Amino acid sequence: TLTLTRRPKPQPEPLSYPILEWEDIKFEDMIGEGNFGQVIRAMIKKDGLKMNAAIKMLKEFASENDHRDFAGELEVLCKLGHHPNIINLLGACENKGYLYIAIEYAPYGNLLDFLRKSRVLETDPAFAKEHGTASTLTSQQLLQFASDVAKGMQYLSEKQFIHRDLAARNILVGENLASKIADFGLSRGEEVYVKKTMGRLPVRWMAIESLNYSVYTTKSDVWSFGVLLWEIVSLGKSPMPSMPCFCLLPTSPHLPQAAFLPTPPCAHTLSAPRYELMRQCWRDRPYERPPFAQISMQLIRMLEARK
Ligand code: ACK
Repeated sequence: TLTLTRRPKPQPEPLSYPILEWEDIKFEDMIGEGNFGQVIRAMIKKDGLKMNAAIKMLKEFASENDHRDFAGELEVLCKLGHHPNIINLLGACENKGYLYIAIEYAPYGNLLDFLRKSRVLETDPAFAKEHGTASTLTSQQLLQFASDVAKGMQYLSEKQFIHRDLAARNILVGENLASKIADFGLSRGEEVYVKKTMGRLPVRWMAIESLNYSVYTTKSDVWSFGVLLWEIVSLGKSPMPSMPCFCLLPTSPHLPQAAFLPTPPCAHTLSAPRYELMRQCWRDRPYERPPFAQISMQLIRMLEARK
């Protein structure tokens, strides 16, 4: 006789993360606060060494979705491992039912504010209009930010992770002004991800197929990278501020024009090859967009050409 046995459902493996003891965290000052989470600078003890860390935690009234995204962020950070252009996980701690994630501390904060703070006030608006806003950062440094992010994204894409929220606000500036990709709350370790529900969406950074069909791939991250490049060369301008979000939603007749951001008025920082690179990232057909390995190579070449 044939007996059918049901194969046991595979249980998800319990997440193993580097454990941090509650007693080894000394909370210092609040460095950031969002709707559902907060970030506190702390001194932690890890493997007998004292070091600065940023501790992320959820607020008391965070929703179930927020808790899921937060645990997902820890999972992604664990699986990613170490890369100099990705924010490094130091450990995590569970205390009284709350999860605390310790990541490396980035002393210069997020890239968007860093770019905006670097702007030099122009006394002559006509000059600024023609030549773009001046910055205390050199164009070499701006290129370096882009190149660092591309290297981090190349690593992420090789590990088949999709970030889904790549934007200057989610890049942290670490020691020696190294860019570090952060905020993995929306990331997924899948090659193609179809989002089923509408949540908070970074529409101005989203690829045309993500807006229309909720499809996310490494190529939609490439699109967002193009917008991030635009943010860098424009010293932290908002992409399409005059375009209300509803114009960017699926079926909007405005979408095709929205696909191209104007050349940022920064003649001193923007060269034709850089704008060309952005346009390649915004190609309608995802497979025509360059892979991160190629973007990274192009940026390294641009950097070397300046030396
Ligand atoms: O510009 P910021 O200080 O940099 O404001 C945001 C805020 O928390 C919300 O994300 C800051 N932040 C987040 N993670 C870190 C980190 N690892 N190091 C330093 N600042 C951080 C971020």
